[in-house]
This record gives sequence, structure tokens and C-alpha cells, in this order.
Amino acid sequence: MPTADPSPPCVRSLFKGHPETLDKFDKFKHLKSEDEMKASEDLKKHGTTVLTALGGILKKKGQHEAEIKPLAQSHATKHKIPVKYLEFISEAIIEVLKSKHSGDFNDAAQAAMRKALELFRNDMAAKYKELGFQG
Ligand code: 7HE
Repeated sequence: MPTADPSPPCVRSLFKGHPETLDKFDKFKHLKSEDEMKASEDLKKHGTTVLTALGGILKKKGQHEAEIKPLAQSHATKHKIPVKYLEFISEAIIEVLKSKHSGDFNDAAQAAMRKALELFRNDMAAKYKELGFQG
């Protein structure tokens, strides 16, 4: 994961490809264009927060109970983010990695990343279910 990159093109790509996801963010739904998104320091900061959290989780290679639990809790009960939206952001992340790191993000690396993101989503979905959120 290129977590050191502070710009969140995958977050912009998520909002562009699936505008309904933007509605979940009270603090970002005023952003009307990609240029406004690019210019938002707050969005950049949020992108870094998300990618840092995700990077930390993926590094745990499945042993991520302590990290997933609070994340599932907030995303199910507070933000109400369906699993479908987690799929959208997973795809957006893969697309950005493909375009930015085409050289070393080969088929095997893509497959590994897809698998890791799938595991993450499955565990989030299991927690959602425990919490009674039909995400
Ligand atoms: Fe979430 C806060 C991490 C997907 C909507 N998120 C938030 C924080 C952290 C995360 C650490 C403080 N979020 C993640 C991760 C993923 C994720 C790791 C998946 C890779 N999130 C996600 C999606 C959506 C959201 C797909 C909506 C489409 N996250 C939110 C919202 C907040 C949030 C609405 C609160 C933002 C705020 O007002 O500060």
C-alpha cells in the first residue's frame, strides 16, 4: 500500500464513479467538482486517515480483530456504510494502484491485493451482521 502518498485519488475516484457514496459525508458533500475535491485539504487529510488505517489492517494479514472491530462499529452504526460501498472503494484502490504503479503492480500483485481487500470486507460484513446492520 502506498500509504505515504497523501493525495487520495482513490477517494475521488470513489465519489466520481459512485456519487451516492459522497452523500454519506456531511463534511464533503458540498464538493461539486473534481477540482474542488483536489483542492480540499480536509479531503486530503481524510484520504490519508483511511489509507493509513487500511494499510495497518492489511499488514496484519488477517489478524486484524482489534482494528476491524471499532471500524465496523462506526461504519455500521454511525456512518451506515453498506458493504457494497466497501467493494466500490476496493475497486477504486485497485484502479489507482494499476494506473500509478503499473510497472510493479502486476497480475500477481493485483490478485494478492484483491484477496486481502476481500478478506477485509468479509470480516467487516461479519461484524456488520453481529451488529444487526444489513449492509
Ligand atoms: Fe470510512 C471515517 C476508515 C471506507 C465513510 N473511515 C473513517 C475513519 C477511518 C475510516 C479511519 C476515521 N473507511 C475507512 C476504511 C475504509 C473506509 C479503512 C475502507 C477501506 N468510509 C468508507 C467508505 C465510506 C466511509 C466506503 C462511505 C462511502 N468513513 C466514512 C465516514 C466517516 C469515515 C462518513 C466520518 C467522516 C467524518 O465526518 O470525519
